[in-house]
Amino acid sequence: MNGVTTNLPSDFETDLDVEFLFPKDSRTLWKIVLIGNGAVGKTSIRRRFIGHGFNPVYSATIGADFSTYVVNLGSREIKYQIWDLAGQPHFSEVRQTFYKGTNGALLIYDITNRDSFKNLENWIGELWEHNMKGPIPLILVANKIDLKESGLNLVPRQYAEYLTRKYDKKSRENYGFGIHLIETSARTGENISMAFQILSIQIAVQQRFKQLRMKPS
Ligand code: G3D
Ligand code: MG
Repeated sequence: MNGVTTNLPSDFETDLDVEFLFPKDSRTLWKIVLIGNGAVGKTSIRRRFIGHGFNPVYSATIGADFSTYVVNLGSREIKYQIWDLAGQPHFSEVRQTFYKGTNGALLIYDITNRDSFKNLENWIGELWEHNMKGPIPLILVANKIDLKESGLNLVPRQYAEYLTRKYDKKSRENYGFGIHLIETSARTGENISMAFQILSIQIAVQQRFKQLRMKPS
């Protein structure tokens, strides 16, 4: 990793090109939202990612919790502010506040709950409409893969792959970032930090893409 020391979880280490993605000594604050139907595992995923430093702040006004988490990449610092909805009864009234300023999202469904899968496109529409910046990176997260062998009726993986390809193509062509599918388990911890890692790369790529496009040639 370019000789840069990090405090990332071990499966967060990759060939991430820190030099290219983050200007030296940069400080970054990213707002990440975790969205998806109730009970898909949003809070569990946030708790897993943040681990023992988990320190929730509840905002009763918008019915959402957030936690902050700092990752150091050498002289670069990424501060995450991670939001998830606590309940959704009056969500329509607060969605503007919830989404505003978001840099990226984990869009989560539960592989044992078909309704949570069917609703994904509505969530994408919401996110892209209400964050005030238009299309922003998101990762499709198929959660509860520890239940794969449970005998429960599962959402076929090909459905999720099909949906991912559709949005991936559209967003690569138009917005400069890709859309990935990742299978996770908040119960076992599998791939949780990987999901944040992939999202972070896509956010950084989109930001660089915008900066490079704005530079006079
Ligand atoms: P939400 O924040 O999206 O509403 P929660 O979802 O994080 O509250 O999770 C809802 C329920 O699903 C919880 O069960 C939680 O333990 C469970 N859950 C979350 N992620 C996983 C996972 O990866 N695997 C399994 N098997 N269960 C998961 P309870 O029973 O506490 O309500
Ligand atoms: Mg929750």
